[in-house]
Amino acid sequence: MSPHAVHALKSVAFSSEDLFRTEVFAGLSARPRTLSPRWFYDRRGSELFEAITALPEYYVTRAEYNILLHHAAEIARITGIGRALIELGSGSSVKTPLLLNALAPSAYVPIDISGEFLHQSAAALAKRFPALSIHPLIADFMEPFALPAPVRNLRRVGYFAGSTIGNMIVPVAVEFLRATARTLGEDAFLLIGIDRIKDRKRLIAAYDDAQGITARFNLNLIHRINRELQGTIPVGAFRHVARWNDYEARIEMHLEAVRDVEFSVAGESFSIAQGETIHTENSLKYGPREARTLLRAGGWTPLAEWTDPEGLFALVLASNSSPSALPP
Ligand code: AVI
Repeated sequence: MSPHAVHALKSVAFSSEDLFRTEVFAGLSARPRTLSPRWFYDRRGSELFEAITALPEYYVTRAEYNILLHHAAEIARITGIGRALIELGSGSSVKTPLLLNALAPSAYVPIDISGEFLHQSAAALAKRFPALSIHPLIADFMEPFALPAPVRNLRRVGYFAGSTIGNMIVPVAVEFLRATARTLGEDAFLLIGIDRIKDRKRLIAAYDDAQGITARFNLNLIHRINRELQGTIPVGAFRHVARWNDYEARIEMHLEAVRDVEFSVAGESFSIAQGETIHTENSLKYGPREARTLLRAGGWTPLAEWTDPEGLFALVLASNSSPSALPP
């Protein structure tokens, strides 16, 4: 999955380049300085993210795969088979087949803002599941969108993989969950990946790996600004920083200036002092109860949850129709 859509800005009136320039100007001028993580995912950024998912320190993808491997049948027992599977994200060649096999959906709708990724992964899944009716949809799932006509009369189960919900601050996550409950319609299920709070060292290692892939992923944002917005930012003047913010229960990624630096972006001048940072990503982590509270605030009733043996990551199955959770 390419987790592009983690924002709440209206994008309809702007071209993507205008929006990028507007956001970069606003973010570099703000205090503290910020850039939205959605700009990570140009082609290179998406490749680096794929590499992150295979890192020994990045437990998220492996944990989720293992949960699906062991519990997909149980998930299907609760949801029933034959619903339409709506994946918020372009689908993973490794995880999605486990769900497709178990849920035997009557249709599969992967949704992503990046048409390139979406069509590649949909084509790969079509080869493996030739009888499955697949309807890829290019859309920003943070904005209202209509499901394709062939699935309008089917009951649905949504899948929001990884821990992309963690890249949204809480009010945005709640808004997203509510919008998803409306889009999936009556009597729907949502299977959602939620990363757990854990040992600080383990968390920091996952976002500051020994091979420096996450550092390259973060610094790639500067390369992208230089390339697409005629920037003159010296990449060597910044270093990747991952820190655990315990109060907010989140990993923060920053780009820290290692010296005073002056540069321009699309003709606009900026100066950043040594030690100042540009905040590029939040990755919120949840305890089991906080995760359930978040889902309830978003209009979903948690029904069941599974974790990997170490309890690092959870997949939660929720319903938008049940008035209360089933007893454990
Ligand atoms: C996409 N998202 C769930 C990843 C995360 O874990 O927050 C993005 C990421 N950033 C650095 N490593 C991975």
